[in-house]
Formats: sequence, structure tokens, C-alpha cells
Amino acid sequence: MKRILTIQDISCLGKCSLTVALPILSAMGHETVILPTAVLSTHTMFSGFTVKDLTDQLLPITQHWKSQGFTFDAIYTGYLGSEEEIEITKHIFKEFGSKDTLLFIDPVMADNGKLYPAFDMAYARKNAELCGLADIIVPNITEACFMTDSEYKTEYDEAYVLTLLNRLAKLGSKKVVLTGVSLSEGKTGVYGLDTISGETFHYQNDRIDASYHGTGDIFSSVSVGALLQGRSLHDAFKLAADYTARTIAVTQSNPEKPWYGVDFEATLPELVDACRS
Ligand code: PXL
Repeated sequence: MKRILTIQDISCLGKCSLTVALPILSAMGHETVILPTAVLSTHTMFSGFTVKDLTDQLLPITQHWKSQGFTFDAIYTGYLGSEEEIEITKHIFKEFGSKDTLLFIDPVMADNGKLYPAFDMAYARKNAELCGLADIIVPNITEACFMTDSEYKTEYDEAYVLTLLNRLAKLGSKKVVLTGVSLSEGKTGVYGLDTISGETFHYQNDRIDASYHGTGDIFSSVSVGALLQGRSLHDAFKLAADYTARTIAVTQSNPEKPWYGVDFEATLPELVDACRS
């Protein structure tokens, strides 16, 4: 069994970050170790949410693991609360990273052209530094633009996507995968670049005209889980993209769907089946 450490917040209610990463990675057959960066009452798209910062806990917790001799097959980071937490995450990469540890970074901080409420440009620059240490990064187009000082566009062509990928490659990650890339009407998907071999891959599925919170976290969790099952980059991202799209479609058909997240609980059995095949 592979052991994955995931570092992100606990939004107690809101179906995102650790409350989706933990069930998804476990359902995919991996031991999932969590390092919560903060406890929020909800994710930050609600008004009036509470936050208990856990920065001072990160090193004591990881030092304890180190003293017990634990290692990880992957470290997967998502929403980190502050620049200081990014610095500590770099330290954790040094302590636990080896040539056999997959460092997977989802630089969660922005979408639809805007930074999330807790973040500013200094945070985006720090996140770009962290991305330089990764094996794989999976920013959306907005995050890519903030990290590479590029113009954010809602309408674009393949040349724009390749420019963003090449600018992301300069940050230093071995593989860069842009998410939410739409190159034809009614489609959305991922566009990846292996910065060492120069190979690219692209996968799209049908775009559903609705935006739900937490879908990026679902996509990343499935991607990490599938890579640790030994799937190729293309197969892992295809599984993640298909599962995310399917989950959004199932959510759409629920007349009582919550506004704040998707019904991944309804589709988890399908993910487990897909992992068996
Ligand atoms: O799903 C990304 C995410 C994770 N964690 C928190 C968030 C968000 C997106 O808004 O607010 C706390």
C-alpha cells in the first residue's frame, strides 16, 4: 500500500481540500496521512467563516513522524494558508522528499481571473517558488497567470496555452499540467508538458456550464491516487478528468444539490470500480 501525505486545510463544511482528498485517496487504496494547515468552519466562498490557523503545529507533527521513521510515496499539497506555511512546506519537502517521493503541487489560490480572498500577489510569488520544487504541478489558467505574470484570457488558442506551459516550466517543476483548458467549443480538459522530454499531452471531455467549488481538489486527488497506482501521466489525468466531469454531471441532476460543492459521495463507488479495471 502506498502512503501519501496531503497538506491542505480542513474546511469542516464545504466538500473541498482534506474532506475530499482523504476519502478519495483512501477509496483508491492508499494510506492517507493528513497535515491540516488550518481548520475553517467552511471554505472561503461562504461569508463569515471562522479560521483557526495551525502553522505552529506543522513542524512538531512532522518531526514526530520523522522520529518514528515514516516516509511517504507522495506528498500532495493543496490550499496552504500563508507564505509562512509555504516556507514550512518547502522544509517538509526537504525532510521527506527523496527520488522515490512524488511531489505533487496543486497551487490552490485563484480561479476565474481572481485570487481567493485570503491571498495576494506576494502569496502567488511564494507559491511559484514552491512549484519550482515539484515533480508535477497542476495550476488552473488563473493560477498559471498569477505565477508567471501573464495576461489572463477567457478566450485563447493553443499558442496561448503553450506559452503558459513554457513559462510554468521555467519555474522548475518536472511536469506542468494546466487544468480547465478549453480549446474547442463545449469542451474542457488538461494540457500537460513534460519539461524534460518536451512531450505534451492533451485530454478534453464535455464541458458542463456550471462551476462548482472543490472540483479542482477532486481532480487533483484522483490524479495523485491514479499516479500512485502506477498509471501513466495521460491515463491518470484522463481518469481524474472523466471522474470530475461525471461527478459534476451527477450533481447537476440532483434537485437538492448543495451550492457549495459536488456530490462526489454518489460517484465514489464508480471510481473504485474504475480503479479495479
Ligand atoms: O477548493 C479549494 C479551496 C480549499 N480550501 C479553502 C477554500 C478553497 C476555495 O475556495 O476556500 C479554504
